Amino acid sequence: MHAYDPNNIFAKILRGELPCYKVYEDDRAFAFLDIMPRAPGHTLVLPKAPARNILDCPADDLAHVAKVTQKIAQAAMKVFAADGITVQQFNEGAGGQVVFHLHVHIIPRKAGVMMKPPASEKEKPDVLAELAKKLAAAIAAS
Ligand code: DGP
Repeated sequence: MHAYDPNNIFAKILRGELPCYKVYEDDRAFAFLDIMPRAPGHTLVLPKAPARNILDCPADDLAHVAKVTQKIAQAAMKVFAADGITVQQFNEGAGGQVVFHLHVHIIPRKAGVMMKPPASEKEKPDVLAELAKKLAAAIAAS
């Protein structure tokens, strides 16, 4: 396995060098919308500490990411009137990983509606901004 690359795109977002549509932050985790959502509200949760994926992430950071994943999934069910949530997480290229800072996908689902293919279409900035605002408010109120 390769070493962690501090210049990966999510590391730049975590350092504030690139913008994102933030929905949640605490001392150990950060969450923002996927700009190529597989469904509206598709969110990514990351540990703040450098980790390529679950294979090198300290267990406590991984456990915290799981707690935040649950919190966001619960809020997303309400705010997007979802019928379910798909949680995905990929490790290394062979496992489907494209960006090499550990992240968990939270994808709100409507019954009978297929997800778009991975990274197929960039969502409009105003749509992402509105969804992020709604989700962030629901998480803060939870
Ligand atoms: P994966 O590493 O396979 O779990 O997929 C990476 C995801 O990250 C994919 O759904 C698209 C998304 N993505 C790629 N570049 C950016 C970006 O610059 N900003 C955001 N918010 N998402 C990105």
